[in-house]
Amino acid sequence: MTSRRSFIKHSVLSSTLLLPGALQKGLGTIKKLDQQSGRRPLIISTWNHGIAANEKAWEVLHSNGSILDAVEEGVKITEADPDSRSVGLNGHPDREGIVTLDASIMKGNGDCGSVCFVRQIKHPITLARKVMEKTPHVMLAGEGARQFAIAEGMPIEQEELHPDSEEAYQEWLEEKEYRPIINIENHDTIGMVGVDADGTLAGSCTTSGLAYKMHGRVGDSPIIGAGLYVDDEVGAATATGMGETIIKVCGSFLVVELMRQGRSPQEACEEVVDRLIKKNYEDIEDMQAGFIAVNKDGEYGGYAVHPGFNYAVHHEGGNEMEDAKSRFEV
Ligand code: SD4
Repeated sequence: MTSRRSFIKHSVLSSTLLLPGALQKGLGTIKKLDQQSGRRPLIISTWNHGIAANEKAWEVLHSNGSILDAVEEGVKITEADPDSRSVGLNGHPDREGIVTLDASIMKGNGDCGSVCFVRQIKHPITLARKVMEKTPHVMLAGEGARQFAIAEGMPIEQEELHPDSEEAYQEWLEEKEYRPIINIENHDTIGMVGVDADGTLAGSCTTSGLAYKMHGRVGDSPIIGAGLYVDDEVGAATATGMGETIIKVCGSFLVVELMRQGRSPQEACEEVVDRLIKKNYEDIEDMQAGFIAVNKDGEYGGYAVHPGFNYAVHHEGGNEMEDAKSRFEV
C-alpha cells in the first residue's frame, strides 16, 4: 500500500519535473477551469465563515465603499462572531490562557499595515488599517500595538475567555500536549481578497492564531507576503493553516509572483502548495495549509495540502462555498 508520505514524495517530485515542460508548452496546454471565467467584482474568503464575511464585504462595495473598506468590514463580521474559536477575542488562547491576535491588510498599490501578538482589541483588522494609514510603519506588535489602539480611541475589551474556549483550555491543560489536528481547532483564519469592478485589489487577514501556541508566537497572518499579498498589477492571495509552513515559502507573495509570470490563480496556488510541502516535508502529514487567490481579471483559485479546506466566493451571481482541491487525497 502506498503510504500518504510516499504519495506526497511522488506528487511533489513529479510536479517539479513536469512544471518546466508545461511552461515551455505555454498555458494553453493547461485545462481551463471554471474559476478562470473571470468576473468582476469578485470577493473570496477562507472557510465557511467566509459566507457571512463576503456578504458584508459585498454590501459595503455596493454602497460606494472601496474594495479596501469591503475587505476590512467583511472580516470584522468574523472578528465579532461569538461562535468563532479561531478569529477575534472569542478564539482559543495560547498556552498561558491568553488570547493574542494577528491581522494584516493590504492595498494593491503596496500600502499595508499589520498588528501581531495584540491583546484586548476586538477588531485587530481596523487597528492594522490604522497602522497603514496613520503611522510611518507597517507592523506594530504586542503592547505597542495595544497602546496605539488606545491612542486611536479604540475600545479595550476585558480579558476573559469565551466559556467554550475556557472549557477547551481547561481540558487541554490536563495533558498540555501540543498536537495540531488538521482542519480542527487550529484552523479557520479568515483571509479575504477581492477585486472591484475596475480591477483594483485589496486583501485582509485576521486570526487568533494556533490554539495553545507559545506565548509570543506570531503566525503568517500578519506577515505581509506570508499570510497576505496584494498587487494591483497582478492579483492578490491569502493563506490559512499552519503559519510556520507558510512563512517558510513567503506563500502569498509567491502566489502573486507566479500569477505575474502567467499562472492562473489556481495554478499558482497549486505550485506554492507543492513548494510548501517540499520545505515542510518531514511534518507535512500533520500540517494543513491552503491558499486562495484572485487575479486582476476576477479569475480565482484555491488549493490546500490536505482535503477539507473550503472557501467562499462572491460574484454577481451569488455567494457560495467551494471545496478546494488538495495535494493529498485522503
Ligand atoms: C496561524 N495561519 O496563526 C494561522 C492559523 C490559521 O486557519 O490559519 N488557521 O498560523
